[in-house]
Amino acid sequence: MEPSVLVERREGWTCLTLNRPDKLNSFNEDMHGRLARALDEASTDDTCRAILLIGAGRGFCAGQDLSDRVGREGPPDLGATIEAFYNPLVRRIRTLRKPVICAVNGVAAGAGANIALACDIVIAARSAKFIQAFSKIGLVPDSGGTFFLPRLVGDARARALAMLAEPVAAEQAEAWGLIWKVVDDESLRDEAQGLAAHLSRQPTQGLALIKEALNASAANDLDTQLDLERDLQRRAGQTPDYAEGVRAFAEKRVPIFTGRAS
Ligand code: T3D
Repeated sequence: MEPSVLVERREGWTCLTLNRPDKLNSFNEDMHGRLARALDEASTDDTCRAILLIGAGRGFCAGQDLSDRVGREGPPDLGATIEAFYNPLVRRIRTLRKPVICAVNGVAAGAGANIALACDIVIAARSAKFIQAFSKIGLVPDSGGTFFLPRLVGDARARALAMLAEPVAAEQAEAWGLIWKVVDDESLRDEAQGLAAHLSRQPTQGLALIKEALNASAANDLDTQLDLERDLQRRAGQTPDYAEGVRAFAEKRVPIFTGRAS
C-alpha cells in the first residue's frame, strides 16, 4: 500500500502529497503522523528552502476522515483530536521558517480548507472549491478557520461561509482575497512547482522573518508591530543574503542567495 503522504525531495524544495485519493485525502491518524514528520524533516533539512503541499487525485483534502467517527459508542472528545493533531499541524505550517505553498488541486473541505489557508501562498486549480463543511455536521470551523476567514475575507463573508457551508469556487476565492491565485487545472502543478523552485532560490532567512512579522501582525497594535519590524530588520540586515542582495544590486547582476543564517 502506498504511504498516505508522499515526500519528494527536489532541488532546493520538497513536495508533500496528501495521498488517500479514494477518501479525497481526508485525514486519519496515519496521515497526520506522516505529514507532521515530513514537515519537521523539511524544517530541519538545510537543502530544503520551500515546501509544496498538494493532494493526489481529484481533491486536495476533505478534512477529517469521517469513517473514523462512525459507529463509536458515546460522544467522542473531538477537542482531544484537535489538540493532538489539527492544532499542531496548523502551528507547524505557520511557524515553519520556510515558505509553505499549497496547491489546491480540487475540493478543499472542512479542516482541508483551513489547512490550505494556513499556508503562506495558496494557488488553486480553476475547478477547485473551498467548503467550510463543518456546520453541515454540527461542528465549528477548526484548524484556524475562525482566525483566518475573517482576516482574509471579512466578518460578513466569514460568518456566511461558516454557517451556510456553501462551496466557494476558486475564482471567487481569488476575487475575495481568500487565496493568492487561480490557474488553469492543467497548469497547476507546473505553476506551483515553479513557485517552489523560485522561492527556494530567494533569501530564506529573510522570508522566515517576513513570515514571523505577518504572523504577529494579526494580534499586534501598530506600535508593537513597528517595534517588531525594527527588530526583524536588524536580524535581516545581518544575514549573508542581505549583503549579497546589496552587492548584486551595486554590481548590476542577479544575486545568488544561499539562504544561510550566517
Ligand atoms: O473529528 C474530529 O477529529 C474533529 C475534526 C474535524 C475536522 C473536519 O474536517 S470536520 C469536516 C469533515 N469533512 C466533511 O464534512 C466533508 C465531507 N465530504 C463532503 O462533504 C464531500 O465529500 C465533498 C464536498 C468534500 C466532495 O464531494 P464530492 O461529491 O466531490 O465527492 P464524494 O462522492 O462525496 O466523495 C468521494 C469519496 O470520498 C466518497 O467515497 P466513496 O463513496 O466513493 O467510497 C466519500 O465517502 C469519500 N469522502 C469524502 N470526504 C470524506 C470521505 N471519506 C471520509 N471522510 C471524509 N471527510
